[in-house]
Amino acid sequence: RFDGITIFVTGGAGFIGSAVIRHLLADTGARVVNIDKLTYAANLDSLPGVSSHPRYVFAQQCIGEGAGLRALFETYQPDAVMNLAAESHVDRSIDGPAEFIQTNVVGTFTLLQEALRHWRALTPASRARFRFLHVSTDEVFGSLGTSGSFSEDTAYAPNSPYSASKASSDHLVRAWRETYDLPTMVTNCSNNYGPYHFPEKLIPHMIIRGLAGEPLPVYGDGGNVRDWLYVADHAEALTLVLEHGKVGETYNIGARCERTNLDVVGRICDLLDEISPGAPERRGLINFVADRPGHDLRYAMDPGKIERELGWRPREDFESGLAKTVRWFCNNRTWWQNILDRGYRSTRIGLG
Ligand code: NAD
Ligand code: TDX
Repeated sequence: RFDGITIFVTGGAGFIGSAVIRHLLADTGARVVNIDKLTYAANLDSLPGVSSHPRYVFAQQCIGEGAGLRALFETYQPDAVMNLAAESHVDRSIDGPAEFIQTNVVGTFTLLQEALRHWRALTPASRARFRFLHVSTDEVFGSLGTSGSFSEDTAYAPNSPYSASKASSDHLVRAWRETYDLPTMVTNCSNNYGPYHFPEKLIPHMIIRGLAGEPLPVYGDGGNVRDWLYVADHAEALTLVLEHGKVGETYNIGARCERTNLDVVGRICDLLDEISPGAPERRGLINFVADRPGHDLRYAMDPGKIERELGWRPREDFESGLAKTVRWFCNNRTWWQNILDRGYRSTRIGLG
């Protein structure tokens, strides 16, 4: 699988990008070039033992900076690009959208331009093989009511600065295919969780605060629904799409695993009580706080297309995946303590 192939993974020091790189190095023969600007969300500790791997190269590089990208394309002559570099946290996008427009929109545009320049210079055989896989989110579809799910044909209706910037990037990728024939594909995935998840996101935030016996801030009434996928299952789905996906297509990825935020936080409390007992019971720490502005009520992905056409199935169910994740955070305190010590800023006022 992918023997002799070079793949650019942008955002490879982030949560999902690092899972993709660990997966590509372990399960394929690809050479991986990790292109990452190393923002606050990056962590090379999420790639333990990888820096010395013979098929791994790291380049500190912003996807919005064309000259540096061009040099990397010329040096490494990639057969594929997987674009995961992004500003990814909805709350931060509400407090400061500029960086989201810069990286998610202008950065994707710049990367497309350099990929196109590279692709046009390839031999016809290499050009036919080249792929640009853009990794996106279910949030571009906006919010569902209490029933139904998102399909690949659902109209875009993004509600946050983050999702609007991701929707813009998806449209750019589509246009580069339609207008310039660049062989692109887009995936839209539901909420990921698992090891190496950055502490500002719901699940790690609650585990870390629960371990410390601190209040657990649930936005609104906790009734908002997210559709959860274990990150290693996402990494395998992306690898399958790169390998067998059809150029010009989009694929929805998800595990049909809807949970209210309150259910998720309650389950984390129970798991922490089992794994790391401390009185009083953690459910007592749940604290309802002001809602996120424009908070999407519910996301649910229909993954029927990727299941039917590529034979993808998630391996992890939510119960076992969440238990594994809670255990991982309990056993890898140094990984997240280093991030806390660097002083990452939680943007929601009063949430610490
Ligand atoms: P993350 O915030 O954990 O990691 C993002 C990585 O991108 C970081 O390493 C960061 O340094 C890098 N980066 C940011 N700006 C950059 C720039 N200008 N140039 C180069 N590198 C830059 O994000 P994540 O959760 O791993 O998400 C990865 C991708 O998957 C994003 O595109 C996100 O929209 C998408 N996605 C995420 C989820 C989820 O639940 N986390 C779900 C669906 C889709
Ligand atoms: O402290 C919190 N309390 C709370 O109630 C936090 C951090 C979140 N929440 C709620 C908001 C959401 O309904 O939990 C839910 C999940 O929040 P996040 O972890 O911030 O994720 P979300 O906003 O759903 O977006 C995530 O999934 C889709 C990723 O961050 C995106 O990058 C991805 O595209």
